[in-house]
Amino acid sequence: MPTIKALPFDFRFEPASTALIVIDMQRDFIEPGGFGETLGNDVSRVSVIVPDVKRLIEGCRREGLTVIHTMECHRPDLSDLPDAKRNRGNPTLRIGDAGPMGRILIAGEAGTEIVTELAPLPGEIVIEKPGKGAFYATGLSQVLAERGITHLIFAGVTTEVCVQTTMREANDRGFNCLLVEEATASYFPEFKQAALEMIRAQGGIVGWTAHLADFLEGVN
Ligand code: TIU
Repeated sequence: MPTIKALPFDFRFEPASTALIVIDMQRDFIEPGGFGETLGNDVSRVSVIVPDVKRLIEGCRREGLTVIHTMECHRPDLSDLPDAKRNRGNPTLRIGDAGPMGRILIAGEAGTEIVTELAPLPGEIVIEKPGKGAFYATGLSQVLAERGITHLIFAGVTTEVCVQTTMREANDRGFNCLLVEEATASYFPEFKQAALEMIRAQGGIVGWTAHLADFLEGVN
């Protein structure tokens, strides 16, 4: 059984009952002109992790883990977009508005796609989610139950928003969750650091964290 050097203590899992969940590595969050930038963020803070996320995905594929990708997006008619989400704050473009990569955060638009380097392979699961957490209003629970998944490895953006929300949802549903530090990022480095510490504090109150090198060494 692979054993990963992690915090607050070692993480052990069976590859057959473990899934990698890559959260929202979409052009809308990672490239200029998308949702992340409309909110006033510097996207270079998150684009830097793409090579490490790729190494993590490839390592998990090699070891036979289930690989799941999520995409934050909404229906073209905005019927799954609460006013509270659309109208929050003062972005340069709102969800559903036309931007340089198509309509912001709308399913099927170019900006909503996962970045080319991390594109899902045929047969990998892609979960479209209208919320920050990947369990809310999606089929994720069923997908995991059908495959007998008990352990989840997390990567993606942003650490303290969609990644942490999903990890907390998963933890409450009884999954053992580990977040790979170099494979997640925030527009606010201090929020990433705080989220990592919150997750592993109090004996792993939300789950575990590990460095990519330790994960890749332990998984083989
Ligand atoms: N704004 C921000 O930090 N994140 C999001 O809106 N979505 C995700 O984290 N995917």
